[in-house]
Amino acid sequence: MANPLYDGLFGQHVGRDTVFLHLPDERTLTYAAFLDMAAQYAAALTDMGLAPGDRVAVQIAKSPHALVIYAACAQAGLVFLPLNTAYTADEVAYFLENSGARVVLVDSGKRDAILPIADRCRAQLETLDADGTGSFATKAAGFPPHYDTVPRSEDDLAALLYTSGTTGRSKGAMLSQKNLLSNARALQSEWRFTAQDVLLHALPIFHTHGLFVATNITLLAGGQMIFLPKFSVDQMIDALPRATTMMGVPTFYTRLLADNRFDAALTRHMRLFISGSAPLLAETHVQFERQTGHRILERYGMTETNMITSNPYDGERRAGTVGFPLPDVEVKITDSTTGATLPRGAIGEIEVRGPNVFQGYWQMPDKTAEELRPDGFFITGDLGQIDADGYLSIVGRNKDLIISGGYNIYPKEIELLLDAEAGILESAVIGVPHPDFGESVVGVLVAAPGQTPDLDAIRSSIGTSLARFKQPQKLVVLPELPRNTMGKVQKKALREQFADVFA
Ligand code: MLC
Ligand code: AMP
Repeated sequence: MANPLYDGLFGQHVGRDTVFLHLPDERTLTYAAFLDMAAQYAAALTDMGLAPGDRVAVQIAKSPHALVIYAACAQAGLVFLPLNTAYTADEVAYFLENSGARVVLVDSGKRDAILPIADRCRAQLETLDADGTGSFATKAAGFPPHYDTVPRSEDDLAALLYTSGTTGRSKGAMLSQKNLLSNARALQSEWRFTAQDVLLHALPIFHTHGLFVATNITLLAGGQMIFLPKFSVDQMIDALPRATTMMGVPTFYTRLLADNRFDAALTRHMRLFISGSAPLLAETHVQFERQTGHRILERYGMTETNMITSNPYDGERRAGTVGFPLPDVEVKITDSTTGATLPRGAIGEIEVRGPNVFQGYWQMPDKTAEELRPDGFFITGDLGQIDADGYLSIVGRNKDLIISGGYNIYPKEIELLLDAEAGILESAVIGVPHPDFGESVVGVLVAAPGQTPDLDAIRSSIGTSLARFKQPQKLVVLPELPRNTMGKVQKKALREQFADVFA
């Protein structure tokens, strides 16, 4: 029996001497070196007592080694659980407890903070730094670069990716080998990725976009990536002449467009620019074409579903839309209350079914049942509309979600913390337009009777438990929150009131 994901992505379908990653300082990593290291890492994980299906939590800086862990997990039949490097120790504690991860790999700088948590959760902690050193690397170096790939079926879990929940508790989306592989194959074919492609990669690799969309497609095609540790306009402009394709969140594109070096001459040789994870303003699409001559290809996806729709490679890439369902993926627009399918042109809930749709939330059958229908349709929480030509547009959200620079932030998680602060009666967290991040977080507070909240103290208190990108960029105090006749807080009214705070 084979291992579809490992064989599909990492099988010997490309020359071993082919370069896989271009790294800073003109260093490169070949497919051979990458796969040899993956075999050593897989052997080390197995030697630590891990069995197929066990979870490996990873909170390390973006580096080739972080991708090697992903490959090693696939080869050893383990479930890869990447974590945002911005998460605090409190946040990591939840993920370890909830997932039951057997191993947690962290940068050595985080070791002291995470070790007590790992001990409490009975997870083995090892370190792995961006330069490839650390206790785990030392362990792995003792194994030969050969490992008998563990057989797996396409329905076995490959990854557990946490997405924040509307109740404030994150949910682990269970992604099977088939979910990942089917989507990568569809995208490789739709976007014409080949071994000649060099993808400019500046996304983080703990989320679907940078990990599965960008990396899996490159691996399938046997292509190359210019692997930047993070997004920087200067490094992007420097690397672009060596790339053929680029993927990014809208903030990447607005930052590049604001630099006058980013023009038609610099980008003429490029084959494709892809955007996703957050709404790309139609005006950004238009400005991009004016400034470079290229039309950005916008696509739409989610952690739970991988990619759902894409604008066409050939044919019109329509600004303000996210294109058509991918092959084998069904999309319908439904009435949020009744679930009935709505006629073309109507606005409603976007539902999706296909081999891309996840297996449910880790140990949360009730949450799974709320969002995944028995007939296989997943209720995305996004509101959309399909036009006469079949293009899907996302027109809003039926979920209380903020997307800042491509990161998802669930207000409830922040509200729970704010409500617990001294002097606070209640709070409402909203997303308002932000020129750089698309949306940014505002915390609206109501003081407890007779109290004057100390905003600086509140900021520093929530800062210990909440990743920086989730922390409100602005805190304001109101005498009361606007409510409708049912007593529900009217966030729309608050968003309107504070719409211009970052303008
Ligand atoms: C960083 N900061 C953010 C932030 N990123 N604040 C709000 N929103 C963000 N997205 C904060 C930091 O905490 C820090 O705060 C300050 O900004 C500068 O940090 P930085 O690291 O220098 O920021 P920068 O490198 O400029 O990062 C911005 C960014 C990055 C847009 C390049 O956030 C990014 O790479 N986003 C991509 C996210 C992504 O990949 N999403 C895909 C999810 S998958 P301070 O206060 O300390 O100065 C998905 C499915 C799909 O959605 O369809 O793809
Ligand atoms: P995540 O849970 O991080 O995977 O984020 C998924 C959410 O990102 C979706 O439900 C959408 O709300 C949003 N999203 C992804 N791609 C797009 C896009 N092209 N346009 C608008 N929103 C998007």
